[in-house]
Amino acid sequence: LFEAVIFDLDGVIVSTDNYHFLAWGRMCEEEGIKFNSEINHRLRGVSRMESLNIILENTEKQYSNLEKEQLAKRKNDYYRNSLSSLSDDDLLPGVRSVLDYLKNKGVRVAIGSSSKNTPMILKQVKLNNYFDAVSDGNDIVNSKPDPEVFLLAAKKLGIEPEKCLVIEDAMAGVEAAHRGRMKVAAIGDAANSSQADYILGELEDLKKVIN
Ligand code: G16
Ligand code: MG
Repeated sequence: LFEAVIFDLDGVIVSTDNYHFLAWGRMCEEEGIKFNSEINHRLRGVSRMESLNIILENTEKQYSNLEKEQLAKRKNDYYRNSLSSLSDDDLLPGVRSVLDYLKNKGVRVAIGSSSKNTPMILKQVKLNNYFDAVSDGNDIVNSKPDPEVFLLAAKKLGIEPEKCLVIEDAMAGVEAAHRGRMKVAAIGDAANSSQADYILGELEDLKKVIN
């Protein structure tokens, strides 16, 4: 049924979401901007600048475009600092086993991530040479829920969108996959919604979908 699986990165392959949370939190504390886990929840799968715009809904302060660039850069510097200690020990449960399973089945594997830090993250967890295609925040104009990042992954693989299965932990990603005419399996946060085609209690459940 499926010729390829496109994995979201943050929240599916590696749990960098807490690092995003801490980095945004530090920047907001310095700026005196309200920030909490509820606000953070809305940033899942969303691009850096869109995330900042959501955060700035909680302040009266007006920031120029240049100041916004600087805030986003500061957050990213904090975030990248924390990524330097990331290793293959930080791969989420089942990742190794599921990737090997798919390779054995001859199913192609790709990354479809909003993150511009994808190359660094893949290198830190030693998966930089593993995927058949990587499509990330550096390659796209419109981020999830726009389907661009997933459609580009399919194009790089040379496989029709209808034959790709997306694995996502964010609602924005579930919507993006559907808008790209792809089926989607939800895990973690997104698994609580009924909009996905498959719900994965854990990543290993993917083996039952691709058998
Ligand atoms: C990830 C995270 C988002 C983050 C986005 C951009 O996406 O889920 O919270 O805002 O990347 O990240 P960066 O600032 O590193 O470019 P994904 O699609 O891998 O879940
Ligand atoms: Mg994600």
